[in-house]
Amino acid sequence: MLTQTESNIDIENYLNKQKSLIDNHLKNIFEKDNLYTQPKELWNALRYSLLNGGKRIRGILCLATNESLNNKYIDDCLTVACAIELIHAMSLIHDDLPSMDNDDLRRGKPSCHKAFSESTAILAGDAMLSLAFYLITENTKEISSIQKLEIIKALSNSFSFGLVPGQILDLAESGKSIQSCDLNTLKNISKLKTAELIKTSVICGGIISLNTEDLRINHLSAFGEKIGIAFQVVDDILDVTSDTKTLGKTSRKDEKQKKMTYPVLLGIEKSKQMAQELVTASKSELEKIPLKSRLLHSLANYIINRIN
Ligand code: GRG
Repeated sequence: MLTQTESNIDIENYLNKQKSLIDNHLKNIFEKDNLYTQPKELWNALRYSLLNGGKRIRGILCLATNESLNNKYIDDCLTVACAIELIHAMSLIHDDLPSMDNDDLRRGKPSCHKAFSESTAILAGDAMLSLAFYLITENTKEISSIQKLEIIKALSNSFSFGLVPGQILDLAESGKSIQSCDLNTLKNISKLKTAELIKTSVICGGIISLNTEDLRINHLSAFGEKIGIAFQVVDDILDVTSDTKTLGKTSRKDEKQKKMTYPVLLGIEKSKQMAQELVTASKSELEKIPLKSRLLHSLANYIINRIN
């Protein structure tokens, strides 16, 4: 009989443990391997933006999904989680560029183009994106070639049809009058720009644990998409309610850039309610598949309770 509840799980401890695992693995690759030495400017910029904190929530979701299913190929799963964090860190570097969101601060430090140069930031991001695929093909030992291809397909799909179009739409909406904003447009942008990579992180954990055609992956995907949108709703709320030090990035930035956000459109309370509803709906997807624990349920709770 399953007596475990979400509150039985010490999620803070789990997050810290998994974050250390990912951080140490990334350090082992990028600080020790002498592939990453010359030109110094490039690899220093990569290390600066990759090994500088970050909650590692996407990598953790990949690990936790595998752990909740068959917990297979754990070392390879860690490599894939690190590849996902490379892609995420790359997207943050490009997002901070003057031609994009133009932010001087990231993870509590000057953003990559401020600490290095704009061209180095662009190129470090380019290297990170390609290195993610290199790691998946070269540094995994046990998963099959089909699994590698399915993971690469899922990730490349998430940039081409998710993050990049989402960013284009987001930039196009910035500065438009509030009257022209609607909830469907905002949800679509969040789904593409933010939820796609979160969803794909869950899917990658599923591909490692299950047969790639397993229908359970569809429910995991729906779970990932819902918590991914909730993640962006909370991001928008925190932008208004938190401070720069806690966030590690400039607070109230959305307001300064006249961005369409959930709090602008719905107010804080309704935005919180929407995030809660998304998390509740995400858990319903999990109820449709047998899982070893309530870990993913707890991670869904964390998405809305986080403070940064
Ligand atoms: C991936 C090819 C490719 C292109 C990227 C720039 C761009 C295209 C997309 C922007 C995507 C983006 C930055 C979305 C915002 C998502 C978001 C809320 C990020 C903050 O994530 P956290 O809080 O950050 O997990 P940490 O620092 O904890 O890792």
